[in-house]
Amino acid sequence: MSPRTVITFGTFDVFHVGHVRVLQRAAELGDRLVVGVSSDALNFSKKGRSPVFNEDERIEIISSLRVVDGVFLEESLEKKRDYIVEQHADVLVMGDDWAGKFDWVKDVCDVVYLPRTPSVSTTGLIEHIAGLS
Ligand code: C2G
Repeated sequence: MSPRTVITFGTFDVFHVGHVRVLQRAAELGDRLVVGVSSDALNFSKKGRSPVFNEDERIEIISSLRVVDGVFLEESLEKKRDYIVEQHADVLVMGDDWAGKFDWVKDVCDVVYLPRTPSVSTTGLIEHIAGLS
């Protein structure tokens, strides 16, 4: 049988334990894990601010992880199905903050939403470091 490829997407800015855990749990669902890292422009369009770490730095961080086998740049949410097909992915994994949002790719792969790690977020960390919380 061919290896089961898992794909996931994210900005992974100010990398933290919630990111580690979702990637580890995603990797456990297959034989190889590929990660689409959101471009700086996509992040800006979604969140209205530039990431702390730019896309090259975030790709370097994600590429260095033992559980990650491949990394590419995600430039558009609408291209999700194309990325899945290009990467020969069998299952899409996302945190449950995205629950239901990517069900439209179920014609090309399985879709699994994993519970987020509570009490940690990039926004919360930025506010904490800035002394706002
Ligand atoms: N995550 C998590 N627990 C947290 C924080 C994040 O499990 N406490 C998960 C998210 O659910 C997501 C992944 O970590 O699956 C990356 O989170 P973000 O960097 O916030 O990703 P986002 O900007 O939502 O980009 O195509 C979709 C986007 O690229 C997702």
